[in-house]
Amino acid sequence: MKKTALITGITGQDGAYLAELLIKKNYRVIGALRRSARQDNWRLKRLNIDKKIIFEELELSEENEINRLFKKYKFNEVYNLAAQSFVATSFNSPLNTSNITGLGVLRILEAIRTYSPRSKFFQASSSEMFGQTFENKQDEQSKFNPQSPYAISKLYGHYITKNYRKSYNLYAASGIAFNHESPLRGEEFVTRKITKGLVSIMKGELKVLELGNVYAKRDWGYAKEYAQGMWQMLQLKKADDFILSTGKTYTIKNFIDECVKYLKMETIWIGKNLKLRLVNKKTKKDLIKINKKYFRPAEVDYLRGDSKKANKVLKWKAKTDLKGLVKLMIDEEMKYFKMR
Ligand code: G4F
Repeated sequence: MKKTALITGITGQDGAYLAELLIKKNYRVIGALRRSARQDNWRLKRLNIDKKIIFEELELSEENEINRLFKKYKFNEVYNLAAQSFVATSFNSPLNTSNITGLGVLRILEAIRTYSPRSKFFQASSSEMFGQTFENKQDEQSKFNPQSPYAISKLYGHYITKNYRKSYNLYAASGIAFNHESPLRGEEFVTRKITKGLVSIMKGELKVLELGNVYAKRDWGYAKEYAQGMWQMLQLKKADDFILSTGKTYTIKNFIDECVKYLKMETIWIGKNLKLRLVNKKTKKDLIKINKKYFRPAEVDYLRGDSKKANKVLKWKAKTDLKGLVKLMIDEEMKYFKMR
């Protein structure tokens, strides 16, 4: 029998990769999207799966719309990937972020409890919940210390998922994913902003790229592999929480260095902190500058995940390293640059 899965946030990076995987596995995929996201399915088109998904409009702020969907379909699996997911925006829209990223999780869990208690539920939790970290590596037991309305909302979603698992015996799993990037990443996130920015500079379409705090460290993996881990979490007998990460951490500056190397650009860093600049070695023209406006009111300085548990129980391991990720992202950036 064909399984039916609901993916909220289907037009996002993770939604697209997960949908691709489930379609390959012969699932019927119901993709929930916000009314405003209707036009925004370039990722699904790029993966050539936009015609293979049944789309349903859904606002996570509307309990009735969620309930309607659960009355219409019998879902074997429900993946909640929808969120206001940009950390910087959450400082300007804390109420909306809390309503969608936090309370949205509860609305889905309530619908599952009421209409479909046998559906398996996946919550996309985030390494942002660790915030200002205490340990060298963060695992499922590490202390949370969130630093933004986004991270606090994700923490609510994480705890309510655990609570519904325990209180109502639902199959509710939570995947604490560290940063995961790809050519399908939104341009507002730093990795894609850098790959797109540097390629645009090389092609003469942009003079200078402006960034915020390039000294922050992140554990960056390849999003397609993380979608695989999400699916694996719902194939166990018992629901649990798992970290998805590479175990390596790099500064944004390191990421830029890797890009510049791959693009064979002759550059050099000059100055430090707010005065830091990446310049063309020959012409001495600025290529990257720091702009205070991209700094956040509270920053997460260091993230590095420990996926021992996922490795042992799920047999999941991140395969793509930073160099591989940079290659993947820049190659596709170049390809679509040529096609414009
Ligand atoms: O790429 P970012 O915006 O990702 P961030 O904040 O780490 O969050 C991402 O990963 C989380 C998982 O840990 C997800 F939950 C979340 O939804 C999202 O996908 O920023 C990464 C770092 C930050 O320290 C930021 O301050 O890059 C720094 N940064 C420096 N300049 C910049 C910029 N970030 C952005 N977006 N733009 C800049 O110009």
